[in-house]
Amino acid sequence: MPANLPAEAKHKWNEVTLTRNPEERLRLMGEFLSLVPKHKGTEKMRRQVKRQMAQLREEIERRRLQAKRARSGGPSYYVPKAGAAQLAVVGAPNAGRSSLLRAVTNSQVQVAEWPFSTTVPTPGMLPYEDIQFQLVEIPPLVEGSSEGRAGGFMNLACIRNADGVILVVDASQQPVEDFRMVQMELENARILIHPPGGSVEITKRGHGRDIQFIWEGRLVDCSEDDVIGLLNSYKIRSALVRVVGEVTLDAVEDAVFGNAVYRPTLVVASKVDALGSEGPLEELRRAAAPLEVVGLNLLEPRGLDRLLGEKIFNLLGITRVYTKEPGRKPRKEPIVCRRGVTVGELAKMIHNDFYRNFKYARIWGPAAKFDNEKVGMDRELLDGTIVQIHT
Ligand SMILES: Nc1nc2c(ncn2[C@@H]2O[C@H](COP(=O)(O)OP(=O)(O)OP(=O)(O)O)[C@@H](O)[C@H]2O)c(=O)[nH]1
Ligand SMILES: [Mg+2]
Repeated sequence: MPANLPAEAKHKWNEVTLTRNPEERLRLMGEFLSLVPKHKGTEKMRRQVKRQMAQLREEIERRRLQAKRARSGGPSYYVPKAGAAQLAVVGAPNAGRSSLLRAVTNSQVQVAEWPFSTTVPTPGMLPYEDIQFQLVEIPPLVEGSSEGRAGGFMNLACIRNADGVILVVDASQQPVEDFRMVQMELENARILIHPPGGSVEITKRGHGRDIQFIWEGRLVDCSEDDVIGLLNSYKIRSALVRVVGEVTLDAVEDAVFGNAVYRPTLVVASKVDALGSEGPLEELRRAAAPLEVVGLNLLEPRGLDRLLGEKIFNLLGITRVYTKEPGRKPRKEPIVCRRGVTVGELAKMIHNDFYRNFKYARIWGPAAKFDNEKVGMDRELLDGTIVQIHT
């Protein structure tokens, strides 16, 4: 249902988006809300704006604390990325997240019989073949995390920042309820664990006077002009709009108020050794489908690192490419890409000059029809391919 906001409310929202100062932004959001009529069509958006306001309040508080901590030299809450990808290990209290980190990474995080023993995001590295994944245990999610309960905003911000999610549920205690609770909190924070049918990303630009589209899908119930008209009504006149999959006008308006992100997710059911039957696991599989559910006994860590490494590798579509200079052996360290990466994209990843001055490439291994094959920018690469770029 469209929001049909009055013009003054749309103008106010434009003011909000132009304001960087959090205190000022918070004040303007309050004014915006007072201009929004209360009916069914605006309900979702009002909820979203209120959540953003609560988040801002927390951010203001956190900045104050961090400034204080920085003065005293304390650590920050966020974990900087390392390795081939960062995975947030999330779940309800006592689910077994720390045990998972202990079993497959070098982390010495504390495992405890009581809930809430992990209070800050805690990293560990999981080696897999010639790369490493960074697992970050996030303090527990609870009902209301997305409204800020139990440090929810900060924890959810850390999850949003990761490349993927490992969702741990205790298979021996109401696994389906816990799974649904976590999924709901993530969804409320606009972190999707199922690939969305369609999505819109709006990137505003400071310059230019037009709306440009990147098409990786199509509009289903409106035209390009409708989208431009809607964005203009929010005073968005210069922006890049990426349309992925099937997208409605409603979804475009939704994106004006905050973008949803999709994070590939693997479900780990812990404590399967404490189960009397396969029943709970099967129920969980049904509830989580099409996500993969792996049942594990985390107290028996032998072989788990290899198993989990492989699952993460496939989940993220990791594609390792090895560069080679003429007359030399290929590099030992891979460049980590995603499934479907092309020679052109790889060139851009290495250096813009490689992309701009690209003539051709030679490839060996999985993506090559024969060794030393000469290819152009459009050739897709596969895991294990050796590439030599000529400029
Ligand atoms: N039997 C069994 N017990 C497990 C398993 N995994 C974890 N546990 C136990 O479950 C309890 C909680 O484990 P943790 O790994 O600390 O759980 P957590 O999710 O990190 O919990 P908090 O951070 O405290 O919220 C501990 O007593 C673990 O020994 C498992 O696979 N089997
Ligand atoms: Mg823990």
